[in-house]
Amino acid sequence: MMRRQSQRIMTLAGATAIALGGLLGQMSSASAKTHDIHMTAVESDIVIDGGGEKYAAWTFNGTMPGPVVRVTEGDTINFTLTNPATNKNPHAMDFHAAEIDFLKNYKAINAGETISYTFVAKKPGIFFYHCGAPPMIQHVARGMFGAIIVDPKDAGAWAKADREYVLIQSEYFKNPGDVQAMFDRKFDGVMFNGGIFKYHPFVTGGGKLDAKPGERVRIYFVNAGPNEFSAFHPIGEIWDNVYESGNPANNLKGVQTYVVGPGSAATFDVVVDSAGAYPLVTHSLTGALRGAIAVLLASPDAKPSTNLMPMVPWELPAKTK
Ligand SMILES: [Cu+2]
Repeated sequence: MMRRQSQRIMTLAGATAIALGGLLGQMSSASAKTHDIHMTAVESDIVIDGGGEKYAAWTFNGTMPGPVVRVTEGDTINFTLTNPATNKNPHAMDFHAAEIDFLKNYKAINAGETISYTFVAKKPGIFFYHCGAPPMIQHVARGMFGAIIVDPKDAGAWAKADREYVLIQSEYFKNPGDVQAMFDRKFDGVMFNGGIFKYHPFVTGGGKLDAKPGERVRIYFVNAGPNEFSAFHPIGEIWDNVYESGNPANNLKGVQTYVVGPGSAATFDVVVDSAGAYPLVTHSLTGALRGAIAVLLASPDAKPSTNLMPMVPWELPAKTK
């Protein structure tokens, strides 16, 4: 009798677990969202330094980098790229967060054309996106790149961040028509978020990244290249965690400098112990000293950050003569 009862209880428990499992499965698939994302290839001048220097860029939606796309693991993205008839060049879009056929989906479209495709963001992380139209080295150098964050489905997979930023490193070639200079790696500057010393408060027109001491600051870092490796390092600090490709499963601890190659990305957590300035740099010094310094300024009265990518676009006050 006892045995039969306990068997029955176990069967009930098993049935409940199966039912619950089924329900949770339904809930997770029901909670997966679909995002309709439309971008436009824009060939136009943008400001790339605090002196108001203009650059003949090619961009997604008119800014360098393009807009940050943010979805959750398991979500579906319906993506459309429009290349307006007023443009002069073919363009394309390659999402590193997607696992789909390259030939069909990432092909270049001519001015006046539109392309659409769908993908499921199956793996969590921070991923690069870029134009792949030939010569790709030039389309990336001229500004056709950005970041897509795929948040983990399980928010408890890592510590909660108090503040988040996206930083994208790329090289600047002052003559955007000189493709040979790009092949020869003859860059004139290295940028974070499309600007030279954009987050350097001692430079005219430069800004900063705000934080409070003790906060966990999460940097979603992408290296757009096209060629140089980044050696990402927080001066005066140590990365508490580095997540390769931004996947919570790839958790390194106590890292001083972490190499992010072109076309790759990682998520960096830093908890600044005390108030002060902490420049985030590529420790490849030819890059840092030519523009790739972003100062994280920790102060008890730091304002909340509302923008993942502050100062994009970089709008400087009009010059008075
Ligand atoms: Cu392009």
